Amino acid sequence: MKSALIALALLIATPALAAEDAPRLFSEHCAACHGGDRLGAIGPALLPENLGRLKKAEAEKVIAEGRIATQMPGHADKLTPAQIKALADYVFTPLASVPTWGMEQIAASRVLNVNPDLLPAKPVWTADPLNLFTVVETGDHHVTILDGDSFTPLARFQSRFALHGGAKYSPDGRFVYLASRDGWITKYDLYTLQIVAEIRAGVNTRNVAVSHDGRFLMVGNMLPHTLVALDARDLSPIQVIPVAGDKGVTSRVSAVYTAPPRSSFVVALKDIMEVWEIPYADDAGPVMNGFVHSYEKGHEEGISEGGRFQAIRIRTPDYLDDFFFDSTYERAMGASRDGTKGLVVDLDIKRKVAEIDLPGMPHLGSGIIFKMDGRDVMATPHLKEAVVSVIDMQTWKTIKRIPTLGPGFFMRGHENSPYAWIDVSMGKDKDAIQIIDLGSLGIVKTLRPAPGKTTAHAEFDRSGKHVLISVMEADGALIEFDAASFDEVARLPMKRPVGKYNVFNKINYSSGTSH
Ligand code: DHE
Repeated sequence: MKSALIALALLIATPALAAEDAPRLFSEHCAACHGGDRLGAIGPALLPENLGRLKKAEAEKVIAEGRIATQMPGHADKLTPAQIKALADYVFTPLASVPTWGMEQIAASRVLNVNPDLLPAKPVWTADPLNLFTVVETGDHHVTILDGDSFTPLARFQSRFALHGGAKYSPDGRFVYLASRDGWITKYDLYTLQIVAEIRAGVNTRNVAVSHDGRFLMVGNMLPHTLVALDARDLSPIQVIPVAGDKGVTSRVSAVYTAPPRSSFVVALKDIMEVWEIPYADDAGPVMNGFVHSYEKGHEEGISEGGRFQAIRIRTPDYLDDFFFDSTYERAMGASRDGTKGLVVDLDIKRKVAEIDLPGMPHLGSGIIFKMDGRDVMATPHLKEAVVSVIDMQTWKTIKRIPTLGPGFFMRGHENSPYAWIDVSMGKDKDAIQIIDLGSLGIVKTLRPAPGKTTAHAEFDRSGKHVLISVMEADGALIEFDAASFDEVARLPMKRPVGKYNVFNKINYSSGTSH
């Protein structure tokens, strides 16, 4: 009772902080590192879109105590709890207007550390270059380059703040490209274990795709509403493409994908009912009138009219997110905005050709393709339902809904394995990994390698004989399993490891992994 009275007295004694004080506090204590406009400087951008999974309470803790192993100091000795709370509220407030981040700003941000022409031809290590993994550790914003055979790190380096989305490789597997939510694109040389170049392509970036011929990168942005084409060699910017539909309505990019057999990028959009296809082949020719995105003069400062990359716009009956492709890349599946179904869009005939019955928010981007009776079928987890759906890719009918312990985020398979591995991390059994027999379409094993801890994101090694799983906690781990016996083989401590990406599986577009 006494302590409750003291707390009440303290509350009364602490004057409520006027919301207008937050910008002043920000410019006094934060702007020097995070930029007066909150777009980032030596520290990351402080915008709600960029903070990823950070909760407001965690943000208050970081402001008060600082962040270990970074330059972020604690402010508890300078700011009252009310001021800290006001600052946390402020950084979670969206900006009033979309900031300018055009060709000029993008080009000025580029850092070239190494002349790509002077890089040695051979690796400085002796591991199998195609069985390396790039492991993203978001706990302290580092990346580990792991030798997949010996399960030992070759290098560990500090990444940009909050990397998100899959790491992408050059076609020979030598270079890895990483994207941060803050818009930074990093090119890293796996042979010499160093960062080659970096560029900030957006204020809030969704992801990056690499053309299958290794010449171009395409970056999809949420802020501003643009796509940015980069030269993969040295990350120099080639073109800023404003993402605008009819009557100038602009859109955030949901994700950009590479369609290798089509030599094109395919773009999912959040705010326009369209799918865009951007050919990059030299002989792509003029795109057809009517569906072509036209670059209006004065659309955005610094944007070239026309340009090498022209988008073919395909209208869709709904907003489509989170794409998955058939093995020919002719058909793109997207999840409808309300999360109740999937739509199939044929990129050749340029319209919706089928609907898939998929309630419970399918996470198509995490799906896999495998063969059943010689036919291609796909399997996808759902973010809001405890099932994995298996779909015939000819009829688009659901063959089976496999009940799981909970809704899941990631799913993985491999050409050499009869099993698929899923997490169920969106439900209460966050620590469980389930293994599906792709012949019987039933769960054959549930693993809990770190009881009570969030465990997710499987990835096979190049041979399909081992599977790596993340214990996604600050004091987490990367665990290697035998893919046939499901026994644990090895464990490495890591700081909230999230995604891991095998060079061979990625550059060969394995049907069991993301592309
Ligand atoms: Fe992701 C990939 C969208 C939250 C970890 N995530 C992707 C991709 C998209 C996407 C479009 C494919 C891009 C690519 O790889 O090129 N993610 C979204 C969301 O809309 C969502 C739900 C909300 C958001 O915050 O943006 C979201 N994602 C998360 C997380 O909370 C995760 C678990 C942790 C994190 O780091 O933010 C997370 N997303 C990942 C990972 C991949 C990914 C590890 C790459 C998977 C792969 O194996 O390729």
